Amino acid sequence: MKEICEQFPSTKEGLQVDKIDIGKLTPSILQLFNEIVENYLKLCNSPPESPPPKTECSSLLLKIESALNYVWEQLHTGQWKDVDPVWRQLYSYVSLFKTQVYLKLDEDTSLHLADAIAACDMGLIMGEPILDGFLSNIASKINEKLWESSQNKITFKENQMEIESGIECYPQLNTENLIETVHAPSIETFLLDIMNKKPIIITGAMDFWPAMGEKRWSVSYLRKVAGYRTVPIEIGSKYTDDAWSQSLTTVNDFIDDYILTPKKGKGYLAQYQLFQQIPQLKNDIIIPDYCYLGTCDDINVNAWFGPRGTISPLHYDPDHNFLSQIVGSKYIRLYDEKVTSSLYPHEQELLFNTSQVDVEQPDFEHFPLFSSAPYVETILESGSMLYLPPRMWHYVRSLSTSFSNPTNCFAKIVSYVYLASVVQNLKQKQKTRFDFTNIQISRMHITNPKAFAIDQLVKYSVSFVVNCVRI
Ligand SMILES: O=C(O)CCC(=O)C(=O)O
Repeated sequence: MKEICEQFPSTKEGLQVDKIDIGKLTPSILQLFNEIVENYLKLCNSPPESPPPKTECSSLLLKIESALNYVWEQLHTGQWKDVDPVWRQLYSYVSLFKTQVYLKLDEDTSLHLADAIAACDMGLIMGEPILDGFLSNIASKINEKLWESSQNKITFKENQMEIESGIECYPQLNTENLIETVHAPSIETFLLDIMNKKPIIITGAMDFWPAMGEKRWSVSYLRKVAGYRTVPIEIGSKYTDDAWSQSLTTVNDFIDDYILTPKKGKGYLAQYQLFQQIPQLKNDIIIPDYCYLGTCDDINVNAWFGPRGTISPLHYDPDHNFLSQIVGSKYIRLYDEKVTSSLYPHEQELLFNTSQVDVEQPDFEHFPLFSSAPYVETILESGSMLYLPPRMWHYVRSLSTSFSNPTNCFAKIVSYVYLASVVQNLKQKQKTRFDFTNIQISRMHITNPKAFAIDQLVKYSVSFVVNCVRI
């Protein structure tokens, strides 16, 4: 572990703690933080021949826990978006110190590696990026170590997978209601004929993604890249159910408990900015060029990973939305904004964009107009993406993949990885889910996106078509 420990900043300057706006901190937490920094630096700089006694590490860990508890309270007071970033910054720093203490404790054994990576991930999930992605680099290195050591043991249950019983209910699609499909439309076609006008399934625009090819997102690949990483998951069939809740778990446990042998009910790694936390996975996907047509600088990329049978109730988002299906398939039904009154949106403020109707088992007595609301539908298969204009109502249920090619390692395990990228800003729905900060993916260098005129887009469309052909 030595080589990982040595990468930690070991001076005050290296830590860049002077960038923290300490004026916003209370005197008690500031004093505790300063003490922790001093102890941490001592720990980093202790000579290898006389490592700090374990008692010193333990007392530092106690201080760290108190600081984390204090900051946790601040993070959970009021709405997430209103929390001052200084608390999130502090949470990341203290998590960094905690990670280092566990790694130091681990120098001769590997008993604390799991604690170290968990500390790192908590810093990433609850905190703010610090020191140029330091925590995510360290977490990925620890994951690699843990994965390598697991290769000698049979720790996972791939060989004990349950063969799925029963066939997930495939809906009977009405051929008159199908969503139109188009093969790799040019940017120009997309801009002039599709964008803001209609939903469409786009094929041929993901074939070259590493996640669809040489880095195929199988269970073993996800275990290798992210198995020991802690992530937030949703528990329960749908976010409108009373019993729905959220929890933190490692990717390995999520795969074992909710994907391979779902013994704990439905679990969904849903609408989560996984790529900010685990940038290696981001390299496996390519943001669709169509996303760059908006005038907004931010592109949110969320991951959705779960077993069959997860349901996202009928709802709409304010943004353009590309749902890109990487593995598996989903049933999707869409309703136009014009028929909103027939969809009976919830009256509570937080769920104003979610329908009260259970789309596949509607209660017509309570929701009579729903029966005549026109809709379009599809089964979105792996390799296709669905474009949704803003405010288009959508209902999504994941389907069995048991018919898959048996050479596909997802053939029996009935799971899917699904990724949506959204042009523009935060989805309203996030208020009801883990409300993390936006991911910012670097975009094409358009110096002034607002001045991005149609004729430039048309030129760009030509180069996009050439790209497609080349690929
Ligand atoms: O795939 C899902 O379960 C939901 C997707 C969705 O609702 C969205 O991207 O807005």
